[in-house]
Amino acid sequence: MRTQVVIIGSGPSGLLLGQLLAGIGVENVILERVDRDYVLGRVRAGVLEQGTVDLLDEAGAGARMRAEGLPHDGISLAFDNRLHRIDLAALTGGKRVTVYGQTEVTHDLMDKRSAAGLMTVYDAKNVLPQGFDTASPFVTYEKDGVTHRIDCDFIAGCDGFHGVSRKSVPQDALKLFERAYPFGWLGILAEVPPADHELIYANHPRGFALCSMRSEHRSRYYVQCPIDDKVENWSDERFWDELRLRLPKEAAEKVTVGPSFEKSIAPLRSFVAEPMQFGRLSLVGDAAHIVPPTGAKGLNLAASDVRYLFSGLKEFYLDKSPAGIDAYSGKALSRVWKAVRFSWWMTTMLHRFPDTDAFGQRIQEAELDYLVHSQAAATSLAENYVGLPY
Ligand code: FAS
Ligand code: PHB
Repeated sequence: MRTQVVIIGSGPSGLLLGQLLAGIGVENVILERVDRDYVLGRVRAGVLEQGTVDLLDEAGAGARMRAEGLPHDGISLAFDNRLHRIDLAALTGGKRVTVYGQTEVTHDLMDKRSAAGLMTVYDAKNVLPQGFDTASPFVTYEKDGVTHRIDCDFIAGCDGFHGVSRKSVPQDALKLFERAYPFGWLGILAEVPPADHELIYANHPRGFALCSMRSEHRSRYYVQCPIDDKVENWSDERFWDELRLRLPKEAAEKVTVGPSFEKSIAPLRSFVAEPMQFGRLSLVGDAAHIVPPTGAKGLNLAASDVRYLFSGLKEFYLDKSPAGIDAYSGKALSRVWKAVRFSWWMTTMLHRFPDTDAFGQRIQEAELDYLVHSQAAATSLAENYVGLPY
């Protein structure tokens, strides 16, 4: 079989790239290791930058997001028992974020893809990108015990942190940068109204907490937990008590408790693989980089990688120029590192680190104090949070 672009991974980056390529007549096939329901069962991001919203519109998959997504003009920082609102829109000339779950984004893109009759092979095992250091790359995979080969022009490795694409690159050709954080996030979903109409990021001596949402009747909450903690250690009751202890009184009083229907612990890490391109194989999204979710950047970085790669492929196929493809890695990494910095900064400022001494504690307090009393400092947070320009 032959196609123009093989996309490995049916997460948001693979699906978004596939939709954009189909929109300009570039044939593509997605190979996905698990089944559709498994992909949709993962609960992850919740905040979309404007650039991501615009890309979903361009891919023709933005209708439900426009109808059900919640536009937010601000966030609140909570510390010393007080809430401090950061007016994102006022500080960035009207830019905002949209709260709309990654699960819904993935669902909308999958529906769009199947409505267009585009090929996705689910349960594709032992996917292996090959020949990408030549002009005739191909990908092999197994399905129902039969080995298949797809010849193509390009391979997009959209297969996440644990995928095969980055691992298929000669390891001496990769430069890896990593920072593991000594804690995790315990997250829950509950069919209860959110505590506030906007997100609350809380710095508390007991640890970080985040109040988010998926809609006006579905809340998403997180509390920082030990790196080796287990979900079974957290009853709903313990979670709700701990969350309210970490919030200012005025916010804690507005938390509506109820049974959780999803509860999971995610480790936090910063990770970047350089470069993001090896001949005809390009790494996209979590396959190339991971950020702690504190800055709400993971999904949005995947979207900006897709935009850079899509415009390079568009130039290749429509203008017959390789320039955009050749520039992909450099362009993507420039924005990646700024988002990695912001996510590290937000994580460092808002979490309790086991090895923070008295000096470090005062620096964290000074950082927060400066943020809420300086327009320049707040503007810097705001322009990063709504998304730096592509
Ligand atoms: P994904 O990991 O989403 O998708 C990769 C796809 O490739 C998967 O479907 C996988 O099954 C498939 N795959 C893997 N190996 C394969 C192989 N060998 N062959 C074929 N297919 C293969 N980001 C935020 O902005 N905010 C958050 O709150 C947030 N929370 C997160 C919580 C968790 C537990 C995790 C893991 C991530 C979180 N993220 C968050 C980041 C997350 O949203 C990612 O940035 C986003 O999913 C990236 O999308 P993709 O690059 O498409 O990778
Ligand atoms: C979420 O709603 O899941 C969410 C929102 C903002 C973040 C991280 C996660 O920074």
